[in-house]
Amino acid sequence: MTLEAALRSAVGPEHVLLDPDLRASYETDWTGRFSGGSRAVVRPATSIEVANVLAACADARVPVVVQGGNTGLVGGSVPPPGHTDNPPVVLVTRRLSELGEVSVTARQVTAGAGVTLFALTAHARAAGLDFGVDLAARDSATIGGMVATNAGGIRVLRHGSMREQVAGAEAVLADGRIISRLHGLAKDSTGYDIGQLLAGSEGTLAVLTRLRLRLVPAERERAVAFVAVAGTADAVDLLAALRAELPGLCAAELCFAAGVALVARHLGVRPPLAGAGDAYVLVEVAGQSDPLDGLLAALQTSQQVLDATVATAATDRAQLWALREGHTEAISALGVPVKLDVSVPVDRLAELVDRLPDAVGGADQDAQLVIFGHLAEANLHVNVLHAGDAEEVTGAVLSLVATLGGSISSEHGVGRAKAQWLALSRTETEIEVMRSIKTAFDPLGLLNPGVLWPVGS
Ligand code: 2HG
Ligand code: ZN
Repeated sequence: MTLEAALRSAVGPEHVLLDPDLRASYETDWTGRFSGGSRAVVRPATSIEVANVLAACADARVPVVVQGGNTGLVGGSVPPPGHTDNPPVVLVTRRLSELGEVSVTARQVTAGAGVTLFALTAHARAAGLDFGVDLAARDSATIGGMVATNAGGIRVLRHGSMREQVAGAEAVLADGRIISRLHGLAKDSTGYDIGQLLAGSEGTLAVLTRLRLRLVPAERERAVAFVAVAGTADAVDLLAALRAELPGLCAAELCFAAGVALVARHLGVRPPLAGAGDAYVLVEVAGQSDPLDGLLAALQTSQQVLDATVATAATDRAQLWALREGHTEAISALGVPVKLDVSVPVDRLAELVDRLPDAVGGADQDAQLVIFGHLAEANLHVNVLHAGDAEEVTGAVLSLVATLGGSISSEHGVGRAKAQWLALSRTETEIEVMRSIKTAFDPLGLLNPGVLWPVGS
């Protein structure tokens, strides 16, 4: 039997896409920067179907690229460029979209890997609870991809990244065997935690099919402030002051005047507080009772605040959030950016922001730098437009980050984009251990080759 026939029998002929036009949208990433050809795109709907797809690919020695919502920013969910001798099968998880009943007592739910963040959140809220992670790509990003990349987002300071939400996982190994641990025991000390190991493994170890996820209490009242400050150092100090005053603080985001002006132009709105300061901090406070008075009092006593605007109604809050969340689209409307996603120890964040223009300008004079990010994690999204030499700019920025003791990927993952720079953030011994783990899970090296480290390195 050919591989194509085995795939058809695994998932049904209508879910094996062979026509180049039908495959195309699965072969290029959201940014348009990464693309590569595939042999077929398959869309299984159950764990058994995933198992049969992987067993067939393993028999044929054909690599497999795993894709969820294809919202990743590091090229990890599309085929590698130039792999034409043995192009991979793209395994799309979106039809694994089953949502189990919420357990209000355990505060957990089981979700298929292809459930979108939006659907999961709505499901949790309908049961009077909430999901702890939120991010701008919520409508398309899938839970499996978010766990596989250990996605972060805008509420990490309150609830942690995806890894912290995982209470159990089901996954299919490269040879088609299934491991399933979805009971969500609150305590379980029986050796290695495979679900946690798969979080952040970027599809290189196994294909996640279902997740047992923790839920958090729903908070009824919210207030958002958009605050102008002089610069990054003051933003960091403001956050420390607000944290001390506001136990309900659930988001603290950082943007800069140039980026906010860009987003406002893109959205066709007037930027608030224009000219008040070089940097802005967006803070959100949530609780069971109205958090507005506490937020206003904290802002009034904080020395770093130059000016602020506050919103409580959902539409007004959304307008302030749009200035922050709109960065990605506003940047992409100007070209295909080099996207870097770094973090440093928080006391080095101001230094990183100060030194970035020289690092980027030294590598490429014509490049345009746009930065923003998640303040509490000192996680900066460094976007570089019009970079002539993407690799040179990437090397310059990531080397600076390493000098400051930071991470070359804070929340987007390593993917293909950063694979050749992994050693800036992980030691040789760590990489050796990671490779041993990879071999134990996937001895033939078929899952997401070229992700985390370059093929053949
Ligand atoms: C965000 O925080 C996302 O909005 C995307 O992580 C970051 O576009 C980016 O660089
Ligand atoms: Zn982010």
